[in-house]
Amino acid sequence: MEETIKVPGQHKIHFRTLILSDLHLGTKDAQARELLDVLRGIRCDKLILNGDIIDLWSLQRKNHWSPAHTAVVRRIMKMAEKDGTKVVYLRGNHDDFIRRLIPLVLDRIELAEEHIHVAQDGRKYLCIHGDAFDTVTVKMRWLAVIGDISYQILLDLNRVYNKWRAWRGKEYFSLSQAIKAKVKSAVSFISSFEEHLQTLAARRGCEGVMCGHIHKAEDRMIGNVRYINSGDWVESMTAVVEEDDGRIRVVERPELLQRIAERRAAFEAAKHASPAPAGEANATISFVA
Ligand SMILES: [Mn+2]
Repeated sequence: MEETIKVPGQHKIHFRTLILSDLHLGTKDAQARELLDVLRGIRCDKLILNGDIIDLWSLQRKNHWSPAHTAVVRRIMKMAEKDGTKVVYLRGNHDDFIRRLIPLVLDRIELAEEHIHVAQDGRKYLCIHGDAFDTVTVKMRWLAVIGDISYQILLDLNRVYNKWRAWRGKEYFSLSQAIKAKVKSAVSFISSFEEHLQTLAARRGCEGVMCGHIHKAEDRMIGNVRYINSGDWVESMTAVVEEDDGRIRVVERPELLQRIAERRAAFEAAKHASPAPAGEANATISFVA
């Protein structure tokens, strides 16, 4: 149906789909403020929250919920209410509590275990957090808990190390990313994780899979399945976007911020150049609903 409506937020960049995973809100390492800067500059038709959005495991140990975390949740709710964004929240292992509510569809918000995203070109992508294919969390929960705690220690170390680097005038360096890239067992663990997801996507009749969980953004072919991981907002600050022209890409925060700034500048310039009252001419666009 073709309709013309007033769309506020023309100063924002637009995506058909935005996919985020592993925000870990409720932990002190969640990059909530950094995410908020990005979310405030984006409009999208569909937002897929691919698991580990609210970290209940961590909240049970220690409450690191902050106003910035609330602001992220409110921004997401606002996207659903005001922008008309369809929000799909997929369960992760750290926010397993939503499993009890699944499947649930509330107007524009849907909670689910997995979701098939049909891209603009008709290709199907299986969206799932991926923890079910992490042999460590499934078969050896005690090891996963130890892993979780040592990861926490690593992040603490990382913070101290980077304060020192910042003091020395050096750029941010991710210790745990460096370790993950080097440790051989982590590499073999990741490859089996990726292969399991490739198999599941094929079984579901999908050309691709979109997941999270291992905090490592990726976009590559595994066999004939496209494997896309949206990374995380604890360290890497990455997202997957489906652009208006249908291209699906992994994007990093600096690129998003730059595009948002350019869009705002162009909008301001157009507003000042236009003789019409501010906003009116710019605020009406036509699109297919
Ligand atoms: Mn996870």
